[in-house]
Amino acid sequence: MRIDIVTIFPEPLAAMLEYSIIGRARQKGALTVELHDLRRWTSDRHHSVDDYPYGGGPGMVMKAEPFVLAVEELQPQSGARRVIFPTPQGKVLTQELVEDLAAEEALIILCGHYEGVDERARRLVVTDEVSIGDYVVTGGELPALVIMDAVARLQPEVLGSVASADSESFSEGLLEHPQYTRPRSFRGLDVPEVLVGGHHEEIRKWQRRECLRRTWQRRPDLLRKAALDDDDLAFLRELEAQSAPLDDTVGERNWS
Ligand code: JFB
Repeated sequence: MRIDIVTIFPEPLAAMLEYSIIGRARQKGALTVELHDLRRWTSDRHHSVDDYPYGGGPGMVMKAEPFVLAVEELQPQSGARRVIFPTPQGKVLTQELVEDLAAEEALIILCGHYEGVDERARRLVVTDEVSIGDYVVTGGELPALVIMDAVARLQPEVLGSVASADSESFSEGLLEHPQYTRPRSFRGLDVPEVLVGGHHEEIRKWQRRECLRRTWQRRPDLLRKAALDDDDLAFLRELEAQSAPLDDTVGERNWS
């Protein structure tokens, strides 16, 4: 997969791309990332990418033309069918949307800044407005990294991606069960007995129930969409009946 990113900060972004799964996906040849300085598509003396908003108001608005010229040059090169614009007004990124984007041969991501981008750039070249969540960051670069990271780890060439992504809770619609590693006892807290017994069927059952318990406690909204069998539903009814308290609260200590 090829991803072209258009940004006014290509250098800091290049540095960040060396790390994480994105760097590994690139090493494996599963991902090509091309960074482009938006100012390349400016023609005035000062290489302006922003200007005052029509109608007044605070801050600056990014000009439409540099983004439109960038897409008109890059799209025929990469063959990208989708041009992503990170914005707080976009469709909220979910694993479903990540899977959809990961299936593309190429993507173009346009990073905005300031108060936003001239509406006509969106109208003319953007196909997907995406938000990484309901909070505000200062520009499109961190959202672009989040989108790339999520997409990169689904590339088939990235080792273990198929096996692990498949068994992961979000593709099943549930939160993950708790995990433990050595030592067996730490500060008086023991690894659950069932996990050290080697009884694989029992372990699988325990893990499934812990997925359900966690999801029920923390994200009951996810249960509506999850694929649940009769055993799952029976266990959830048990939880409801006990109306169990939040018994896995983070931290044992009272810090006050
Ligand atoms: C993305 C951005 C700004 C308008 C613009 C460009 N979930 C998210 N929160 N914030 C952004 C985002 C995503 N995706 C985001 C691109 C830009 C924010 N800004 C700053 C702040 C408020 N309103 C400029």
